[in-house]
Amino acid sequence: MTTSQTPAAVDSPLVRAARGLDVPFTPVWFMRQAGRSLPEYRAIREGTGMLEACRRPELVTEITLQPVRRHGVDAAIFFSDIVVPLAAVGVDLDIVPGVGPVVERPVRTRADVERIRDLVPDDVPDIDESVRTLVAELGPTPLVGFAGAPFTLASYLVEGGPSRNHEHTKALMHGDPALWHDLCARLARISGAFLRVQVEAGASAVQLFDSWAGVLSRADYSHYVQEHSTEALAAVADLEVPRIHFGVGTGELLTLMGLAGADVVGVDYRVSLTDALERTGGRWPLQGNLDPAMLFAPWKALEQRVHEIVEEGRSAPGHIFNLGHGVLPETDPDVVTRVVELVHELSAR
Ligand code: 1CP
Repeated sequence: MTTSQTPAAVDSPLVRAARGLDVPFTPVWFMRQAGRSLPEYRAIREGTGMLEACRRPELVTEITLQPVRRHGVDAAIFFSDIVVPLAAVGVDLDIVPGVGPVVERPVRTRADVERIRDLVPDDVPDIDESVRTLVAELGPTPLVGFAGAPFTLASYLVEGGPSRNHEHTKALMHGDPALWHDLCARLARISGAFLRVQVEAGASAVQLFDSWAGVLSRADYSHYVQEHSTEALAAVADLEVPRIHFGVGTGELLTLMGLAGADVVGVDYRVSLTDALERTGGRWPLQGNLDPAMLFAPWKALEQRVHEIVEEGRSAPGHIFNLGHGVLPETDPDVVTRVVELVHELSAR
């Protein structure tokens, strides 16, 4: 299978760091770098719903490029959402401003699960188009494609929306393991297919977001979740792009998440990179892990923290600087730009 990545993006610092190769400086990008922290994003999004915006190539392209132009980050993250492929296969959901994804009819029964069909490329021709346009515009800057991991997607479907305790999800997982596995197997195929569309159109790396996996014990993760994330990541194994696997509060799961088939393990800010390296035995390049709230701290404190993270990252087989979770909406974008400059300056080899 041929893909459409540009040679310069394939040899970019981000891709090299993800493969554990030497780099001229530590590459840096930020989860949610495109979004409400940018006035140009708020302006272009005005009057367009989130799901609709994700399906309009001219908006997706412009919004994805905004933070690259403004901050000089070393990767673009495709502007979309983890629930876009679910909507594309007919799940009745919306992304409600200030709330997040909301599912009209929560998925709880066998009949509900059986309605969830596979995603085929023809469901998302606009995603292919957006990625191709972006890759051409980005030149040497790699595009990171992404998808939601089965557990995090299942949580939205089963709970019906964002959840603090994930109680219905855990009740299904433990109450009807066969149905749970069927649901997650379907979600893994959808996420895998969504990743594949992006990589075949030219994305140079992918990230699987298992944002809420940190609510699981290691035992539950390995019995009920890991195999499905493995399946989603395996869907692009033959396309030879690095695969980043990230979750929030997943300090106890880092090794299992690496073993699921990741090339890079994402670390949130609760565990230092040094501890993450020890926990994972130094087997994987790491991505992370500045606390997004630190972007509100006085520059001196923030500078010190960035310095520490860059230093800790030097001991890893590879390091991609990022936040421990997404940029918060109230963040001053100028601070984000200064952090990019600082990471480059501190890490220049
Ligand atoms: O109108 C708006 O601006 C809506 C806010 C918004 C944005 C900007 C949502 C709703 N999604 C997005 C874009 C988005 N979502 C991106 C691309 C932008 C970028 O990273 O620069 C990505 C990668 C996502 C992925 C996503 N969506 C995740 C995984 C990442 C994470 O933050 O953990 C999750 C959990 C979602 C669900 C979701 N979508 C939107 C919100 C507010 C949420 C979270 C809701 C909750 O707290 O449960």
